[in-house]
Parts: sequence; C-alpha cells; structure tokens
Amino acid sequence: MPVHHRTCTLCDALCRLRIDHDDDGTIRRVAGAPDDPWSQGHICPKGVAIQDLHTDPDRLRTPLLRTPDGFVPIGWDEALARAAEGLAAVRRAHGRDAVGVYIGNPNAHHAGNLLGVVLLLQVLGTRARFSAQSVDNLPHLYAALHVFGHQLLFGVPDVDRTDHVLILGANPWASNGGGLSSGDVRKRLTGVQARGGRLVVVDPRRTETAAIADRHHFLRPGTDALLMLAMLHVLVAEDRIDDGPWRAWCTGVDEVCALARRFPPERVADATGLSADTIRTLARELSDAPRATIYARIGVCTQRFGGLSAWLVHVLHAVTGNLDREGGLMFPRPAIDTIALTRWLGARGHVTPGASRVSDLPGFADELPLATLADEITTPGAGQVRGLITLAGNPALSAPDGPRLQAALDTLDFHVAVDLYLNETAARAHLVLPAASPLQRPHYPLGLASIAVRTVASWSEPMLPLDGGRDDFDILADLAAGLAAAERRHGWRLLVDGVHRVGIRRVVDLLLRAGPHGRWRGGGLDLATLAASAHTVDLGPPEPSFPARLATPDRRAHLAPAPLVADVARLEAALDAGELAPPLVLIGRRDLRSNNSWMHNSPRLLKGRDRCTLLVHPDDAARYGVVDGQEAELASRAGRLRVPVEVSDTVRPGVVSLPHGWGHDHDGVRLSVAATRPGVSANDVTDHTFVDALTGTAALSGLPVTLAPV
Ligand SMILES: Nc1nc2c(c(=O)[nH]1)N[C@H]1C(S)=C(S)[C@@H](COP(=O)(O)OP(=O)(O)OC[C@H]3O[C@@H](n4cnc5c(=O)[nH]c(N)nc54)[C@H](O)[C@@H]3O)O[C@H]1N2
Ligand SMILES: Nc1nc2c(c(=O)[nH]1)N[C@H]1C(S)=C(S)[C@@H](COP(=O)(O)OP(=O)(O)OC[C@H]3O[C@@H](n4cnc5c(=O)[nH]c(N)nc54)[C@H](O)[C@@H]3O)O[C@H]1N2
Ligand code: SF4
Ligand SMILES: [Mo]
Repeated sequence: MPVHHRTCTLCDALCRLRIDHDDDGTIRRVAGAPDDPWSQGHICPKGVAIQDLHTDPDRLRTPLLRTPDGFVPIGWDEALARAAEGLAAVRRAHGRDAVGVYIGNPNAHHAGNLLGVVLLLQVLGTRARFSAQSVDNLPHLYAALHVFGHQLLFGVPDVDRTDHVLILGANPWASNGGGLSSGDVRKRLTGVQARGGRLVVVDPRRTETAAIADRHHFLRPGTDALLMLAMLHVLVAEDRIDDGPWRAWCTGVDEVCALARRFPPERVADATGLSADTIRTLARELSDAPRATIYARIGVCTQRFGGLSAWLVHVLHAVTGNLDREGGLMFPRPAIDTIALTRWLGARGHVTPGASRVSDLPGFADELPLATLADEITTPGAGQVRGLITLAGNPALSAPDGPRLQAALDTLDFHVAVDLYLNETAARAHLVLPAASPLQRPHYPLGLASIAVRTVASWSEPMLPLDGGRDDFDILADLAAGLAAAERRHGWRLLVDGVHRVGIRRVVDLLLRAGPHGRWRGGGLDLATLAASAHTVDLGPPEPSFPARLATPDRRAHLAPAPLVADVARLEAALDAGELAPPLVLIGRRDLRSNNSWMHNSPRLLKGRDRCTLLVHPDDAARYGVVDGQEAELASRAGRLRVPVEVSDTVRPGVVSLPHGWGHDHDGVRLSVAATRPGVSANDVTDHTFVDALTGTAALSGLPVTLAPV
C-alpha cells in the first residue's frame, strides 16, 4: 500500500504524519510517523481527523457568489474577475484604505500563505490591516521588540534541557504546545520530571497540564504581572540576582529591580490569590534550579496586562541567568531564518500611537487591533472600511464582541472570504473563494520552525490532486495581480506575476540554500535534500546567540524599556482601585479535539460529551443558584448568552470557564455536522473595550461577568 509522509498543519506541534492510502488516493489510515526523529510517532485526534477535513462534503469545492437567492457556484475565472472589480470599485469610490484585510491564524501554518499575504498586502497598501495576532500573542511581539529589538525574538522555553518549568497561562495537554513547537509536548514536559526536574503550573483552572504537574496554584486571572513583579521583589530582597555573563549585554537591570521594590509579596497576595509564601517559593525555585524557564502563553497574553506580563517573563529569565542559555529561554535560528529575513526587510516591528481612527489603541507592525475592526467598518469618515478580504479566519466567532462585528460585517459594500468552509464569517461575504485542503498542497513550516525547541525542517508534497479549490498561494497571488491590473498598476502586476511564476517551491529552495544550514553557507540543505527525506530533518538544539543577534541599535537587551516601565502605573492604579478582583470573571479553555472555531465538522472529533459548557465552581454555583447540567445565563457589559453549566472544582472560585469558537447556528453557514451541536460563542459576551491598552490586545480572559439561572 502506498505511504505518504507529511507534516501536520493543524497546530504548532509540527507532527509528521504517515498516511497509508490506495493507488487512487483513498485514505486507509492516518497515524503518527514512528521513525520521525522529531515527533516520534506522536499524533493527536485532530491529526487523524485531517482525513475528515479532506473528505468532508461541506468543504467548499467551488467559488460561491452571493445572489438575492443565496450563494450560487461560479467558475474561478469569473470569481477572480469579480473579486478584482469589486475591490477596485470600493477603492475608486472611497480610497485605498477603504479595503481592509483580516489575516486568520491558519495563515501562520503555511509558507504559501505567508508569501501570498505579503504580495497582497503590498498591492493593497491599506492601513486597515487586522489579524488574529491582536487576539493572541501580540504582547509577546510587543515585549520582544522593546527588549530585544525585533518582534520575532520572543524565544522558546528550552524544555528539553531544563530542570524547572513554570507554566503560566498555557495548557499544552490540550493545545499541544502553542508557541512551543515540540512534536510530542507531553513527552518533552514529562521528560523534565523524569530527569528529576519540576513542573509548576500557575493557572486559574486546574488544567489537564496542572493535573500532571508537581504543583498547581490557582491564580486570579489578569494578575500575572503583579505575581512576576513580586517574584522579582523576592529575588532582589534575597540578593538572588544572578551575576552571569548576561549582565554584559543587558541594560536597565537596576531600574527594573528598583521598580520591583514597590511590590512586596504581601502587597499583591490578595489580588493574585496566592499567599506571600507561595510567591516566595515560586521565586526561589526559579532562582535555585540550575536551569529554569517560564512557558507563558495565551493566558498571559489575552488579558489587560499582557504586555507587562510578556516583558516580565524576559526579565525573570534574565535575572536568574536563564536568558539565551541552554535550559532557559532560547532564540532558535531555523533553517530559513525568519528573524534575519524580516530584519533585512525592515520588519522588526514598530508601535504606531494614534494609528486607530476609532480608539486610543496603538497600531503594531502596521496592523490595527482586531478589537477595533467593527468600529473601523461602521464609523464614517476618511478611511472607513467599506470592503474586506478575510483570509483563513473567522472573526465573526474569534473576535471580541462577535455580534457587534457580525452586524458590522453585514454592512460592507464588498467582502471576499478565502476559506475551506462557508463559516460564520464567509457566510456574510459577497464572494467566497475555496482554498485547497491541507492534503492538496505543498508545505514548509516557515513560521512555526522559528518557535521550535529544536532546529527542524521538513517538506511535504501535495498528496492528492485539487478537486475544485486552489492553493492559497495561487489565490492570493491572483487576487493581488487582479487588483493591480484593475487599478492599472502594471508594474505591480508584473512583479506579482513574476513571484507567482517563481512559485513557493523555488522560493523555499532559495531561502533554504541561503539559510544558516544552507548549501550556499557550507551546510547541506536545500529543497531537494528535504524532499528526499520522508521525515523531519533534525538539525540539533538551538544555540546561544546573544548579543550578536540582538536587534536593538546598541546590541543590548533592554530590561527596562520606557513604555513598559510606564505601564506599571496602570497596573498599580488598577490594583489600588480594587479593579483586579471583580466577584466573577470569565476565562477560556481549549480542548484537544477542537481547533479554535473550526474542525467542528469532523464527526470523529465532535462525538462524545458536550465540550461547550461553562465550568462553575461549586461555591459559585450555590451563590448564583445555577445547577449542574442546566442552562444558565452568562452576561457582561457587552452581551449575554445561555449555556449549560458544569459544576467543577477545577476552576478557582470567582472564575467561570467557557471555550471559544463555538456557536455554529448562524444562518447560511454550511457546517452540517457542527450544526448538530452548535454550542455558543464565548465572544458573544467578550467586550471590545476590555483590552490591554498598552499593546491593543483584546482581553478575552479575566472579563467581569454575571451569572444567573435561566
Ligand atoms: N474568547 C476567545 N476568543 C479567542 C481566543 C480565545 O482563547 N478566547 N483565541 C484567539 C486565538 S489565539 C486565535 S489564533 C483566534 C483564531 O481566530 P481566526 O484565525 O479568525 O479563526 P479560526 O477559528 O482559527 O478560523 C480559521 C478559519 O480558517 C479556515 N482554514 C483552515 N485552514 C485553511 C487554509 O489552509 N486556507 C484557508 N484559506 N482557510 C483555512 C478554517 O476553515 C476556519 O474557518 O481566535 C482568538 N479568539
Ligand atoms: N486542541 C487545540 N489546540 C490548539 C488550539 C485549539 O483551539 N485547540 N489553538 C491553538 C492556538 S491558536 C493557540 S494560540 C494555542 C494556545 O495555547 P495555550 O496558551 O496552551 O492555550 P489554552 O489551552 O487556552 O491555555 C491557556 C491557559 O491560560 C489559562 N488562563 C486564563 N487566564 C489566565 C490568566 O490571567 N493568567 C494565567 N496564568 N492563566 C490564565 C487558562 O485557564 C488556560 O489553562 O493553542 C493552539 N493549539
Ligand atoms: S498535535 Fe498538532 S501537529 Fe500534531 S497531529 Fe495534532 S494537530 Fe497535528
Ligand atoms: Mo492563537
């Protein structure tokens, strides 16, 4: 039986899949690749369900045009011509910035999308750029820019060589290591324990990860920055600031240590919900461990003090001697060095105060916060967004205050969606362009290889022919070329067509050859060597690279950047005003069998118990009069929803937890399996005004809510 090997594109883990199939392409079995040096046979239920994704009758196989009688299938030539005309017409009438773009999460998983998006953005030249970043890891990018001089220098916890991992706001048992590409993340983390090291989880919920950790502490949501300032206080007070070589290339140590003196553990104990003793222990462990690291993910990002938290993670690594050191926070240099490449292209990142027309939030790296998209669409004036391209995204469910954004989307003059499905966002579009399934396209993990715990590279050929959809790279290049032609910008059209003809294969080959392990630099790597390998090519562990790779003008890591230091006053004001401890707050949760707002149309993933439930602590259930298994009403300033309650002491009292990405009961959506168990969207209650004001990231976690029986 023929066997096809490829790297899974469904999450950050980069598992190598082994797909057994018939000569006609009928899939017999999807499994992990046991001989793969990287993922070593690991696969999760989503990886297996890549087959369902491919064979799903609801997966779009033809472009769709909205008509008064609903969507009708049309051919690709007509679809692309209509897209170019429609976008150009909006720009003719209202100016260049009137067409906005939203770049969804799956784009980060495909080299073809990343390259295609760059082409399209160049031709669009619009200020109205939005992406999932501002509901995700923007605080990490913001902190990396300020501390290390480049938005992508945010580092990877070196879990393979450490003795101690503090996990803050991440649940790798469900999420397979978001921002920590590691194949089998569970094996790598339990490996720390097997070596005699320790895993400590600080999370408002006793997660699946917390269940296997050596210790878990229930933190009050949104107080990580306070916790880390108090930990720094302990390190300073107990004279534990490391005296290693990092001091030669770090500035601002004294300033940040002086700042921490304002935060003795006793001052933050009530707000964080952790005793002063616990905070001291957390600090001492980090300092005592020979090698230690902090793995901080979405729970520290999508909250009101995400920027501060991301920054303090770097500070704690530095002052314990764990920055850019084996077993600490490492800064990988992948086979295609995206950091060097983006630096060369001048894309280190920058903050643009006043970028938004409709709020005080800053822009970052030429993007506006997703929390402002609805207002950008509905607020009249120069630059009002009247046309939109949504690329591999579902902001109708993924953005804060979903109903508000849905209503705004419905007012657009022209909206093109590029997706695998007629999802809740595409169902509101005028034109829908179907992307190829993951098994129909070539793949190089351009984005994710730079957050991997080892230097890895892999190539995947398309396994199956196209069946009506097209590779995103081709769609994006054709959209860009079509718009350039419609606007008579012939130079751009030639350039886009040129890059399109070169193609993703040759671009990846050139970048590999020029990369740190490439043929042109004395290494052996090019596309041919990768393509000849059935498995992931493992190029070893990351190596220390500072100060040489620091991208600040003075080649120093800045531990006390002015905007972050200044933002501590906002945190202190919230602490003193008692704002950090509302009676009841909402947090999210992820499940192994779900992927943000998609993969819910896979029968094998959807089966089993209901996963879209609200976890409520028994004390809160009694207090608010809600009952296990019955519906309750969850409300916030922004909205309300009804959801079944699951009483559980795995959440902290005063905290309720609801997963996001559900709510598949919208009109016009074509997700027939998901519609049988639609669930509700957590973003029906999240609030577009509840944000990290420093970075513009939506605070999806820690949102004040009320709860009542139905
Ligand atoms: N309340 C709350 N909201 C959240 C979060 C949370 O924790 N809580 N998490 C946030 C985070 S971290 C993220 S990343 C965002 C995600 O937000 P989005 O990126 O907007 O949404 P996804 O749900 O990932 O939807 C991805 C869409 O892309 C389509 N797709 C998949 N693969 C491809 C492909 O190869 N090509 C194309 N063209 N389309 C494809 C899928 O069908 C799906 O419709 O949600 C955010 N929203
Ligand atoms: N199965 C599956 N895997 C996924 C995804 C998916 O939807 N499903 N999504 C992918 C994406 S886009 C991303 S970004 C990653 C995210 O990967 P993770 O960051 O691991 O995401 P979560 O599993 O949501 O874990 C976040 C944790 O933060 C906790 N938390 C909430 N608020 C706070 C807080 O204020 N402080 C602290 N310390 N903790 C808090 C939550 O209780 C939760 O346990 O996962 C990726 N992998
Ligand atoms: S863990 Fe992620 S990469 Fe691995 S099989 Fe599951 S979805 Fe795919
Ligand atoms: Mo994400």
